[in-house]
Amino acid sequence: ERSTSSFSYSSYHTLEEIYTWIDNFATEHSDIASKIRIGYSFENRSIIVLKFSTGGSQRPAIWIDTGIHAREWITHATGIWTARKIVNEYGKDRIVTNVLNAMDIFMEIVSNPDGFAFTHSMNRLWRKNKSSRPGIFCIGVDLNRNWKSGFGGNGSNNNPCSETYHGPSPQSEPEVAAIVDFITAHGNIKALISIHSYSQMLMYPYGHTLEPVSNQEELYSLAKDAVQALYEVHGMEYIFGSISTTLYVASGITVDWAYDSGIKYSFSFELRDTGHYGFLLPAAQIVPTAQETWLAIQTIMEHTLNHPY
Ligand code: PAY
Ligand code: ZN
Repeated sequence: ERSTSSFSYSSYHTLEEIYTWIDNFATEHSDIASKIRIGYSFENRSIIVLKFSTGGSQRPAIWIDTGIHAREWITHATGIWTARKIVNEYGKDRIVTNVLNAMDIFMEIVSNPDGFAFTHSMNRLWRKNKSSRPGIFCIGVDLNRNWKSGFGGNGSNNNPCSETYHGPSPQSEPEVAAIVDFITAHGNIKALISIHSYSQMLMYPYGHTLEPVSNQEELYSLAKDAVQALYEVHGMEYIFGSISTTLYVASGITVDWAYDSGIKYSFSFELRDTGHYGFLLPAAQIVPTAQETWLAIQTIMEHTLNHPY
């Protein structure tokens, strides 16, 4: 396929289809969108980020990742829909226009390409990446336990066969190291949104401890507003709060690292549903899920724009 016009935003897609879509999308919207390769996966696949920018250099920016966990297919689909929404709304929607006139947006849609390919070829419910090490029988590290903040703590596992195996050391996994290196080198990321499924939650740090973060009141009220905006679209109820008090204690996770690295607006979503379909959310729910999530993302983006630091 050489254009995005025949791409179905209401279907799930393979890695190859998504990578072709990214190429076409960046070509068709080259005035505002571009493609950056930030690294290679364990199995040597390209790790790709879409950059949305209307100019400037190293503008303050918002980072969005989807698909850290391979089986969470609704998150990749939501990311793709959101990318298209951003380009369609620039110059029309007040929030998107104001945000993109002052800030850049980075989106990593397939944050775990090896695992994602494996969910299509072999095991639909694969979560981890596909790394292997000599003398270790089990495959894969949980990419949401491999970050430096709280590494190896409660809610992560030392056993390579566990679904929450944290890996041998912080950032041992190339998929995590690529993001850490990119965000650190950029140096001006002001908000980070890491999208997972499922459970219908909007959460902020910390995961590794019950201690509140220093701006927890601000994050609480922002999450509350975002969840309210989401609810108004299709009446879906999301709960919100810190990860450790809302879902469970989890250590070495993306948003804890982001927060401790100075990104004070760090959030993670758990998209639809609450467990009826779980990771196997029907494709008919892709567009409604993306639509409602968009309102919450806009709320976070606007707050970030209006609260420079
Ligand atoms: O969003 O970072 C977060 C919270 C921690 C997630 C994790 O355990 O890595 C929560 C789970 C996830 O999205 O991976 C929740 C899902 C339902 C699961 O696999 O247990
Ligand atoms: Zn997840």
